[in-house]
Amino acid sequence: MTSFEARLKEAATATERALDQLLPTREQVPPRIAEAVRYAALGGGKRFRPFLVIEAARLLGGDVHAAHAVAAAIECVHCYSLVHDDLPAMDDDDMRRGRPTVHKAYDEATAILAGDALLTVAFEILGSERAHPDPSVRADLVVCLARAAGSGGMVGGQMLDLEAESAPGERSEAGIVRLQAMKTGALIAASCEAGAILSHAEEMHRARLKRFGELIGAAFQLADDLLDVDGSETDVGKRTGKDAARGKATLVSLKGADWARHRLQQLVEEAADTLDMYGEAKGVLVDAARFVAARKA
Ligand code: GRG
Repeated sequence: MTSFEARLKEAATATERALDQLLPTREQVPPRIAEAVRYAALGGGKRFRPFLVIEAARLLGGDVHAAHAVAAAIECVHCYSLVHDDLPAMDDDDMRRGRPTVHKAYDEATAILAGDALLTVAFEILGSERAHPDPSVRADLVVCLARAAGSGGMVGGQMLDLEAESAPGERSEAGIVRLQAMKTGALIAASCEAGAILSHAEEMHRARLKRFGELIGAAFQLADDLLDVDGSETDVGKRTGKDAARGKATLVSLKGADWARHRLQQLVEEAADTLDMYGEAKGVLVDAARFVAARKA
């Protein structure tokens, strides 16, 4: 196992534990919503965003243990986005993380509520002392995540994506890059930035980590588009080939798979360059950028 794989596994274990502690239980809230929230958030996923929070904090000398609650909060927002994205009104998917989507395992209304509950609990976590003892750091974390998740970030990107589906021919390269930066990149960039925020890092480091996140976010989405073309459904854990089936414009459909593979490598190199000033310590995050480009799931 490479040190990157070991750290990803470590982050996944820590996130699973933090989520289990932080998410409401059947005893605390109506049992069906507790179960659906836990079904959506526990026991699956790469936990890549939590890994980024933890490793960005480690790079900048922050308290890695304290990063776990922040990592869990960001994962809650990610899980909410997946639950809502899978709904019939959006991507209409039956499988996610290799098992039935929340609206299939429960029902649509429960899936909507589970997504709402996950989004809300994320901010409850960030506002609590579990996230950070310093209230001004907590406020910065809340604003950072809200901007990334809201209409100027993930929600806005999803809106553009839905609009693009009804007019696929009208998408330019710049339009797709913007859409993807908002839909996928913003939360990945916020994960890196959050690690810097909770480490009390100076603005320059915060901006640098955010930029690194934007670049690997772009790589992440490009790899996802390539997986939709090349990937096996068993590896990916969800339906593949759906972009083409829907005539959805992606950088792969617009510029071709070879162009996309080349661009992916460029993005990884640019991301690595962004962290040059940290010397050897940047290694795990650079490996993460390579993992994003090479991923099969
Ligand atoms: C519904 C507001 C709202 C937003 C949805 C992120 C998103 C926006 C939709 C997900 C659609 C999608 C498959 C995008 C491609 C990139 C992506 C986010 C893949 C899933 O993330 P992974 O691979 O998933 O990190 P795991 O399961 O490993 O956590």
